[in-house]
Amino acid sequence: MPEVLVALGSNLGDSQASVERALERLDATEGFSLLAASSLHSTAPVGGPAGQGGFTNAAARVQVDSSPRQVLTTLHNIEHDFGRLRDEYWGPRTLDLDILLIEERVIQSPLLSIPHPRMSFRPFMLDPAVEIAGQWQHPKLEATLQELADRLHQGNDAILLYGGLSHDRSWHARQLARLDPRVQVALEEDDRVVLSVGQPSSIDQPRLAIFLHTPSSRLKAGFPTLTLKAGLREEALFDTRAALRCLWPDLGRDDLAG
Ligand code: PH2
Ligand code: MG
Ligand code: MG
Repeated sequence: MPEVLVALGSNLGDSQASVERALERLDATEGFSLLAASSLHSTAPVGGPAGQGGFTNAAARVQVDSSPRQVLTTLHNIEHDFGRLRDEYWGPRTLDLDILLIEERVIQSPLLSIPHPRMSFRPFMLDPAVEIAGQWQHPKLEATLQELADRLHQGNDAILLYGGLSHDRSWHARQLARLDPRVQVALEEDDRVVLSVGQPSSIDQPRLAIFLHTPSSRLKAGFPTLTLKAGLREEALFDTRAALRCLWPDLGRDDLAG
């Protein structure tokens, strides 16, 4: 019976009580059994509409006897029972349940993307997860969750851009540098660009990697990574900004409205 790592989040109503009740509900669900739960983390909202309230986040390890699709449906049903309305993208929610990992499986379908594509650089997902699954291997990034969290928190204030075509990398580097005067191109080589954020003492261990995925490029290992698909530049920029704000919350603040 597979083990699933689930992220919980709430920022509407009594968010702590909602997360606590959701953990009980997971355990009480037919075919689910709760193996471990993290502590509750109070976190500032990242992305989404301005002015929304702070979150309570947590993670749970659940053993399930059903397929990934069935697990997703069950989680949606629980969200619904907790009064979740799906109106605004990344808007405030009474309960959000996201699948982070299903052991070391990789699933890519229109409905389900496992591992969760943003888990490696979101402290509000990774920090609770590390409490209960620090030694789990991330099946795409060739690092344990603990290693990813260490890099996310202790790495240099720098962003590694790699993969894709060199003119695409340059385009993304320019867009990132336009976002905030503190972001600057520190190194440009054949196969990568490194940007500094502020004035780091070193850029050898970036906290975040942005991988420009094309059919010819290969994902390197070990970093919290945002993977961008080729071609979708505007969408990519949105994802990039959201990722950057996970690490540097006030970056490019004045363009928030835009
Ligand atoms: N979830 C989001 C967007 N932003 N920020 C925090 N702190 N916690 C979340 O769970 C969260 C968020 C989209 O699901
Ligand atoms: Mg969700
Ligand atoms: Mg979510």
